[in-house]
Amino acid sequence: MQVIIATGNPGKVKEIGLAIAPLGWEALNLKDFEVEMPEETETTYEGNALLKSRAICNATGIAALADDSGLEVEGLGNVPGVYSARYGNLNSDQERYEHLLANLGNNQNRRAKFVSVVVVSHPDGKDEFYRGEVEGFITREPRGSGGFGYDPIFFVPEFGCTMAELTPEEKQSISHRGRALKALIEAHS
Ligand code: ITT
Repeated sequence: MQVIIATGNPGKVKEIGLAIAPLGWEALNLKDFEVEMPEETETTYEGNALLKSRAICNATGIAALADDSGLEVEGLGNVPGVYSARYGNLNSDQERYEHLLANLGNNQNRRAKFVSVVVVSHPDGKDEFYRGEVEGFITREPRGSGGFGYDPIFFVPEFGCTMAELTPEEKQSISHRGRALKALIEAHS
């Protein structure tokens, strides 16, 4: 089966490609199609992931896989959550995580979780939903250069380091996206 990886985020493209390899599906790059990602107008991960996968599937006639994800920080009232990509209206990952660290300040409650919802939309109208989460803590300073987004400030207790200090395989084994995609693979095996 062919599936278009419906994301404009290169970090997600790499992670999704690595994780779904066992399915044996032919993963196609969105860049090879003359289609635009839709604006994210929903207020839930499920709503936005479905919006993205359905739009790309309907426009191309090929199955599409989308991920909508975010970081929920307890001490900030679970912000930025579904709005993580646009947090503070800032343009780079570094500006966004620095903004988050500044907003959290010396708050002692540094508990946080990443959430990912993966949707696969098929040309016959069927949509599959998978969710994954990982709990951790917000560090006081960024560390590591792997991954993307808020990875340098997300401490993973299982590994004793930040998400940005993990190898791609280690991140996949515990990450929100890795867990959602594992559920997809299990459903197809
Ligand atoms: P697409 O919609 O094109 O897939 P996006 O980056 O805009 O790309 P989202 O709307 O789902 O995707 O925003 C998710 C944001 O949450 C993302 O931009 C990061 O800032 C953050 N995020 C999600 N997963 C992450 C991860 O594994 N590591 C670090 N930050 C992550």
